[in-house]
Amino acid sequence: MKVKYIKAREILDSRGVPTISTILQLEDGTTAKGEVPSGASTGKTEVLELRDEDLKRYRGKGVLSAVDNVNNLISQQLVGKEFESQKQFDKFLIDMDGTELKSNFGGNSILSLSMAFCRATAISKRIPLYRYFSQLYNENETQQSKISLPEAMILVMEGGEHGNWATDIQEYMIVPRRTKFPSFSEALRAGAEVFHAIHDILVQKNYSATVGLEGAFAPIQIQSNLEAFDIILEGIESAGYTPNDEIYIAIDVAASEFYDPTQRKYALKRENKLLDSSEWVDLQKDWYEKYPIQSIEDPMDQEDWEGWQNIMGRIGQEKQIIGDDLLTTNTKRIDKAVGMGAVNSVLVKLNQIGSITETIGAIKLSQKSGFSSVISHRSGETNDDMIADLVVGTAAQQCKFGGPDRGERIAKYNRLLEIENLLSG
Ligand code: 2PG
Ligand code: MG
Repeated sequence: MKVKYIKAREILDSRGVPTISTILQLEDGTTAKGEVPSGASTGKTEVLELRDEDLKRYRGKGVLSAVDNVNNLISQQLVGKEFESQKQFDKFLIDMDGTELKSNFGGNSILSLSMAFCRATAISKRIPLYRYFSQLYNENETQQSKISLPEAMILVMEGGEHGNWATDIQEYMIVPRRTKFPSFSEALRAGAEVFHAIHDILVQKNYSATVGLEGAFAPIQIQSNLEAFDIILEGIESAGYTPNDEIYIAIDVAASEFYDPTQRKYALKRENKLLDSSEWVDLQKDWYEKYPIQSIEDPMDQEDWEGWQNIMGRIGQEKQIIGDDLLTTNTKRIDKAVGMGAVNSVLVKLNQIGSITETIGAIKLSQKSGFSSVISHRSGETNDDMIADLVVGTAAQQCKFGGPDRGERIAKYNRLLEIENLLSG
């Protein structure tokens, strides 16, 4: 695969914030692009998202320097060069950048190229992208995993940094069990029906029914974190489904967003509580026993490793405990979490680590460690739907793509529907 041409430019993400889009052309004429997402509640150990910091443009959030890196510095070395594999391509860029957190070129520049090269290679090989991901994932493995459609964690309510702090908990999701629905599309249908039922409940209560960053309801009138659970349960039932048996609840606490490191306390605004790590674990255990909550992401702060061990010891046998900000799709941190018994599941985001190869490495390590993996979008998204193919190709257990609302989220769900349709012949 020889690179013939690359060209990056600045585009907008779903929040109206700039991001980078890169086109790459191979010598055989195949052309493809990669568009990079961006987070709001980011982990401290994510690779650098290079922004211009020029306050005269987009409040400092422009990405012209990242674009320039691709079009000049990187282009000079990349164009005309031949690569045998995605691994070799990504390694070339990582080595050229030469820093741990991709802080020279920016993780956003490198990822846009990595995505574009990956897509172009699949097109050039004339195989669907999800099959190509499966090849990359199974390379050098004796045990080959099959492709599969995931269980969808469908966002229905948002708070925290994503939803005006309507609740301390950032994301409330419903998860139609794959074992209870005959297909991905039927599970998604159930999710969308519950979403609409929740809409009607909010309207009845005179709560606002507008959506937050990721396409789910964020009613500021809500009284507490727990009221959201009550509304969701009512929504599941009124749509005609059985809570827990057919549809369970998953949450992303995003606890780093309300942890106060100086006091070493969790400051819950909506509960009016300031709790130390073990008190916070006690309170959560209480909540998770009362409601059908099966999966909990980032229950503790990203530096509170002891807290993670504590919560794993208390509820890790029965519940899925996912590390997002804690692990940042980074194999070194996943390794540490394995050693410490800090999680039993890993959230995977392309732009936390900044290349396809490293992302696949993180999924492999999770699966080999006996952890489930959840492929995730970011709060700032484009219509790029690559993560749908990624979840299928790597047979990851779950996907987290936001609410069944807003085009940039629907792009991913619709791609999964398309893949399901293609696979059914
Ligand atoms: C998260 C993500 C996606 P953000 O915390 O899991 O929902 O949010 O992209 O803002 O980091
Ligand atoms: Mg998260």
